[in-house]
Amino acid sequence: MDEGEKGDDDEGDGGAGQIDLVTKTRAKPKKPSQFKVLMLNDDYTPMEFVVLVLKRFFRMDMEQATQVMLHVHQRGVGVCGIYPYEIAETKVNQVMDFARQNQHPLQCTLEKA
Ligand code: TYC
Repeated sequence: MDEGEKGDDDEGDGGAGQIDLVTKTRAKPKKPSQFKVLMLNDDYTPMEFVVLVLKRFFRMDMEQATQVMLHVHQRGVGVCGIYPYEIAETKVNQVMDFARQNQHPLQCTLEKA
């Protein structure tokens, strides 16, 4: 029954008497993870306002902004852009503030890319 767990020593006597510690050093700092800024559809925000938001905060031209707005309108959600966390968070806040100031219920959120 009792196997008697004596000598529970990982170093054992067969090794070179050293514990192998693996330390990886990175040549380059790890690149920051990216986040998608998502725009959500709703029934009340005017299409022109969404296009304006996409042009103003995501530097899209008229054609691109219209395409993305229509995608969100038809599918419910769409990607406005992909950025490092702090930039993505700032964009979300800018969009939400601007929508609130104009009394539109437009919603914007973050998702890890
Ligand atoms: N569905 C809105 C309308 O019909 C337009 C709209 C598009 C709203 C995209 C939000 O993220 C959005 N007026």
